[in-house]
Amino acid sequence: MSEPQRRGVLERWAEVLPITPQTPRITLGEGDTPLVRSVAIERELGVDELWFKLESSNPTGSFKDRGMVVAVAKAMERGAQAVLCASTGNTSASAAAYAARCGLEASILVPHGRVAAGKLAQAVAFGARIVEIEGSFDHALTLARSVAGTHPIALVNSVNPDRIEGQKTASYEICETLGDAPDALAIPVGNAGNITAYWKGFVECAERDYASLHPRMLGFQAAGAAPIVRGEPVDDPQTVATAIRIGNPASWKPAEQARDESEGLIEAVSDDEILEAYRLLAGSEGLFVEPASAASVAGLRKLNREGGLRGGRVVAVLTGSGLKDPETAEHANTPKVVRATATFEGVERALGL
Ligand code: AN7
Repeated sequence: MSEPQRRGVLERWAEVLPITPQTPRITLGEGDTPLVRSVAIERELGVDELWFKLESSNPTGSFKDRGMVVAVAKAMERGAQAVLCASTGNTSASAAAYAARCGLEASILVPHGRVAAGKLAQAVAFGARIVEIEGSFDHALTLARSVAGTHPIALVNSVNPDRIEGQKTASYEICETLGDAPDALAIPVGNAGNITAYWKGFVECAERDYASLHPRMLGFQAAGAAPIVRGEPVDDPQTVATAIRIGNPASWKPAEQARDESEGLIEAVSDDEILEAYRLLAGSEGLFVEPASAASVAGLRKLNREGGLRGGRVVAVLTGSGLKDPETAEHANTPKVVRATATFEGVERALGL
């Protein structure tokens, strides 16, 4: 039997999305990402089940596509011809892709020198207009909001509720695949839109009887960019996980609500812990993710060490692909490379055979 065709988020989840017959059914094949069982880290953590939601399998390599397809479709429905976002990289790659697909102009505001190379390469390839600002992501978002408030250009950051609606579909998929909600969901937190979206999705799943329970939401920020954990904005956020280098998250309040209503937590993990999890995911699970995504697993390992991880069934969201950030891949790993003469014997010697 052949696989059912990927229908995309708008068509597959139409009944739970704010779309109308006039909403264009655009898609790049986003959503329906794999949920893969852990083979190694599950044992280390001692939980009953650990699953990874591979959001890197989305068309531009991150979870952003779920929300972007809805945001761009709704913008088109309202007559928009141009979209704008501020971004640490993945939002801009996604916005640029859907804009290219739909014949819209995309403009992106990025913090100069702080966006991983793969993400910038995507924005360039998709033909976006790139504005590099001397400042942080938080500055860029403030500027994007005011420009979109003054000019006829649709803002597609996660302050746009259509983004949250699209991203909540990941929770529906998890409940569908597992037959229920998990006991806990581990997720990296940057601008805090995604934890907000997942929680909305899980609440709706319980209301619709797709799930019998709510997961505890376990959010993790990078220690150098942990405003929610510290309880105050961070002026100059620092972390190797550039995707979540954010000092004043737009969805701060709803993220706290998700944490509190789910009886979960939002904690910080250090760059060393993030890179350890990054290497472990690749080396022992075969999952090459970007540093920000490894924060969810770093957080679970930290909770386990501190005795704060209850058992049960846990899902970790792996938000983006390792290919996005080749520089970190090079610096954080030690390659097993040997030189060999181009002969049979040379290769034998090199392999120690
Ligand atoms: C891989 O692209 O904010 O807490 O501008 O790219 O919803 O912000 C990216 C965020 C986690 C955090 N993992 O999600 C952007 C941007 C990856 C990310 C997050 C991001 P939010």
